[in-house]
Amino acid sequence: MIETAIKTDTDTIAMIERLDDRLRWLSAWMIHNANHLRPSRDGVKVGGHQASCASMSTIMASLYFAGLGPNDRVAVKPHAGPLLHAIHYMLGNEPLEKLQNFRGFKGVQSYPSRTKDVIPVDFSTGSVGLGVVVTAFASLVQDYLIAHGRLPEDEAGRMIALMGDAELDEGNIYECLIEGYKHDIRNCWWIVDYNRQSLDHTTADRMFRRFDDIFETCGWRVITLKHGRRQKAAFAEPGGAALEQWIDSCPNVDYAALTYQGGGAWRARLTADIGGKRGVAALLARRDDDELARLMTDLGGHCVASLLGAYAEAAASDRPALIIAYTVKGKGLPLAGHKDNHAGQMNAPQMATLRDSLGIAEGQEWAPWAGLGDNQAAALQAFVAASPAARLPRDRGFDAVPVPAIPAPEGEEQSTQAAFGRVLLEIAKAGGPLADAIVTTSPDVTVSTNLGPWVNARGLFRRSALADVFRAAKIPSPQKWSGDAAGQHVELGIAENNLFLMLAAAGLAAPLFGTRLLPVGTVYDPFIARGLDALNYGCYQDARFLLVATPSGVTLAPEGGAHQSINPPLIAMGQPGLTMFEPAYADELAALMHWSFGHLQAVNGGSVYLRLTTRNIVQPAREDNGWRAGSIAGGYWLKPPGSGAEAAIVAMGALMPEALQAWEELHHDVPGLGLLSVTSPDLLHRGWSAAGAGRWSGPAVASHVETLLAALPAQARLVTLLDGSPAALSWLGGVRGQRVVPLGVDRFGQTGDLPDLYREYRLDADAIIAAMADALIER
Ligand SMILES: Cc1ncc(C[n+]2csc(CCOP(=O)(O)OP(=O)(O)O)c2C)c(N)n1
Ligand SMILES: [Mg+2]
Repeated sequence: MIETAIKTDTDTIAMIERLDDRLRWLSAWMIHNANHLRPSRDGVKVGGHQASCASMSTIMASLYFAGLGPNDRVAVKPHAGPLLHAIHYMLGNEPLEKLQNFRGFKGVQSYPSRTKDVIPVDFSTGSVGLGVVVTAFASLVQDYLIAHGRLPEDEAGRMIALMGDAELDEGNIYECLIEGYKHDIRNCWWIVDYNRQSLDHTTADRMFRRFDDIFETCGWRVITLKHGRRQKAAFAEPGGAALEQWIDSCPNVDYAALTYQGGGAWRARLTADIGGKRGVAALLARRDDDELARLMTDLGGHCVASLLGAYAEAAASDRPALIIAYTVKGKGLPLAGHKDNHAGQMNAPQMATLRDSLGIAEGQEWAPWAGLGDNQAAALQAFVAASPAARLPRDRGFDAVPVPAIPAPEGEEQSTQAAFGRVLLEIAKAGGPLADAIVTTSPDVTVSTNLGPWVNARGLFRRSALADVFRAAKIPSPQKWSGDAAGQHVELGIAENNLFLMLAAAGLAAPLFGTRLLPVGTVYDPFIARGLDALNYGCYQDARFLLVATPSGVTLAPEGGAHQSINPPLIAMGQPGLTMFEPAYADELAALMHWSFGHLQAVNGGSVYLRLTTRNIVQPAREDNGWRAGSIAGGYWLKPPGSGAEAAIVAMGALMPEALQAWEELHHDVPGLGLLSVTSPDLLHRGWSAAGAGRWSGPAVASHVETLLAALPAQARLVTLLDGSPAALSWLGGVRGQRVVPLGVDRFGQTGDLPDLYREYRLDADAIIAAMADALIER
């Protein structure tokens, strides 16, 4: 268990209450400045979420200034980003100019960003639900590293998500709960800013207490903070029990509306509903309207003592904890409770009133300790300097994993998918740092994506040993399925979101935990789409992983349209941070895997996606080594064009045999006909774009695709071919203005064998020949 001493004394509480005010003010002011004071050049609304920040300022002040342990990592609710920046501003970690440039170019990002903000951000957030779940997988990765002796147990931290309550509507939360339970995750806290408001409205009352049930069922402790100190004291007064009962049964939307309307409305409603009950009239009469409004909005999530108590309770065990902190969206602001307050902003007079209420003089709005006397300011500054916020973990240093040469698997006929399995097996057998750094994972398609041999060699990862019952019973199976702390495959259930979030977490092991992991995840190519936002999320925060998606295209013939992938090449081309390859041959695959393990570790590297196939094809007899550099750069001439060539076939992946057959049939009739093997339309396109942009800022450097196509005359024709959306290659015509006839799949697939399907979808040699005739016609 992680040792933590969380201070809960009254001095600490008083300091944090003051800091809560500072955070609420600075976040509101940052947003106000960006929207109303900073000159606008384009009239576009800047935006920002003052109410979402005010809802969470006490939770964050309590956590950062008292609750956090030295190795804890936090994913901050996207719309509370300004609070995180305000904390770092008070710590002196972030310059004022960045705050003044909130949502501006190179200023504070709207939502916390690992890569774009200058302050330490542990996890990026933005797409709701994903930042929450990544913390659960980060705790699994932390356990993996501890179990493998790669992270000392006493350097463990909690992986904490500060989340909005509407995030509980995202399905990926529940996919993760199930997976987390199976893996018995530890040291994970999710703290819910339970303001019962989302973007559009208030949230459903029907879910009241259901979340507790769901999380408890999945092994979590649930700590609910419903009432603050003031409310608890009032409940002890005569009439207090009636008040408590009224609050507990009040519908969310009524509570929100009354909050917005304020003290007078509270008094009228409470008098009407429970005014006749013993003690209530006097309880109300003892408070003026302002004090009554303060009482009614004194929920647990705005009470420092309650929050610190909850953090201490959560820290007493390593079981995952859900802390439901009731809050008021827009607490302390005139926007409080209004159903439309999500993007609502205070106007200038309202900001002035807030400023005055905090004693901040005009012109002192940015001063971190404004509104406090000298002594108080000094004391608060000292408190902050001694708080956990001043010792937040930073990204760690880590060693590179050496990547030895990866020999190509031998065999006259091979599929890239089988070759992938064999390469990994050879790495497993060879052992050493590369094998030890690889962690594999798959959403229930481990065996069918050829990870089986690797798993046989390296085992499943389980914190507590998992016996292979079939093996023990001597039931024959090619697959071993036992697990222990030394295993290197993380078995996931079918939920592609979990795959990508697991890859994101493992792909951040180096900066978060100081040990480079090389995560390899396998998935069915069409089902990448299922986890697309999570894939994008991982790439956005520069997590590094190798995605191996297989099988691809209509080449998976008998499986039919539901399993045949069509658009992933386009998805990959549009995805920053991910480089896609679709090799045709096993030697290319080995070269690309070698390159990938380096690229995953390179300073300006990224993640890699290999799109593979189960089709066995005849492997080429290589005359030289030229293909190697070409395939890593995105393509090479499998059949170099002759001088003055009239045309070339451009092909990718599993359809190379059809391209070769057409080339054989055509090359006598089409003088100089070339065959370009594309391994990465993605790299070729990126290189082309970069070269175009580069010509305006430096000397012209031809991109790889420009160099390749320069082997053809300007008026040469291209027939392009891939088992996927034809648009992935048809753009090649734009590089040098060469006319293109694109072949590919742009209708849903269906069952069949290869001859049938290649004919139906115009991917066979006849189609290529017809397309070539079309390309060569003078129009
Ligand atoms: C996946 C996704 N869908 C939609 C949005 C747009 N959006 C931003 S915040 C939000 C609701 C937030 O409500 P909640 O999580 O309760 O936060 P709070 O009330 O604290 O602002 C929505 C729908 C988003 N950011 N991500
Ligand atoms: Mg909410």
